[in-house]
Amino acid sequence: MPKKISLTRYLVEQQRMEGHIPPELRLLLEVVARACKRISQAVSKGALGDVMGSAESENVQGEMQKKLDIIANEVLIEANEWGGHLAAMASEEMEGIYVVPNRYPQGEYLLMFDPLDGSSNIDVNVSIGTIFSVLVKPEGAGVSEQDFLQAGSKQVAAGYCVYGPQTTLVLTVGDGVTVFTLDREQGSFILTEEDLRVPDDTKEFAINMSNQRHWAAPVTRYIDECMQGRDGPRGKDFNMRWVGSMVADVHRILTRGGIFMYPWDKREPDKAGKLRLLYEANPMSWLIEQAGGASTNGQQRIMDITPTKLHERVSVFMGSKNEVERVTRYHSEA
Ligand code: AHM
Ligand code: MG
Repeated sequence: MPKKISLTRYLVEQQRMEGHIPPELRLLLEVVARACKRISQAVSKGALGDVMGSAESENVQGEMQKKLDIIANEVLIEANEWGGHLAAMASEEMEGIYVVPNRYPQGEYLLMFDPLDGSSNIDVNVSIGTIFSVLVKPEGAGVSEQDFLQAGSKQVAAGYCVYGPQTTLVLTVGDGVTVFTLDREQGSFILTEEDLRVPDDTKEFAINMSNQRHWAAPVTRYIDECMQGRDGPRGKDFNMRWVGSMVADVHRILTRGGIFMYPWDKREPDKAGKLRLLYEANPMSWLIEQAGGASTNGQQRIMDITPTKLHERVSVFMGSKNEVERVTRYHSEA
């Protein structure tokens, strides 16, 4: 029987290899994975636990919070605040940063997360997930929001956990993309795939088509050409998928290719997009790039953007390289 490699063993071995992850980062990743296991348990209880439905509160983005948004946020904070590996955390569900309380030692890392991505899918039993990103706190006393405003290229770890038919943790520390599947009997994540690769070409796109009339011209052009199929300029038929949970859509693309788009649109022209740079777009961009794909905001590489605020939004085109390059070129030609 092939031997099973747990996440713990994988991380310990990565730590041993020179130049790979330091011990505190290993601890951090183990703690995040443990929190994801707890969230996975809560998710799977569904109507049998007190986890479904609205929390009757709004987050800083003006979105109604679900009970699970709040539960997942608390689980991640509680798990991570005492270990000594973190200086502070930032979350989609919190207005400001959460500084590790004085009663605990402070570490050098900053953790950002979308605790429960795809909230609108919670109550309908469709895949949802947790997305996270890790930065190193810049030198200097104390910790502030400013410390989080680093380009995605500075990330030292990024990943997500998708709570679907299987619970799957997908991780990068800058050395490719590794996939772990939760073994529920053992209660541990087991390595199930290494060096995930996104094919350069695809026939599958993911975009919320109901926003079509609000798109900018380059996006309309790109999708029109896909829709014309083999009779159009692309010369091939395309398929469309839209789960409505970024984790699930990006996971599909990491697994079999595709392009994921959430572009700027005219509904709210002052917002760069719907998705958040620090805890959605950056970690997903790094995973996609590490798997050989590409990720831009239509104009530039997402990971080159220096954020100006914690909850900054961004237009997103990510996935199979040739498609992302094409839609990015359409933006520069427009
Ligand atoms: P959330 O983090 O509040 O769940 O919002 C982000 C989600 C993404 O997972 C998904 O791609 C997108 O919002 C779906 O938006 P829409 O409902 O406009 O299709
Ligand atoms: Mg989200």
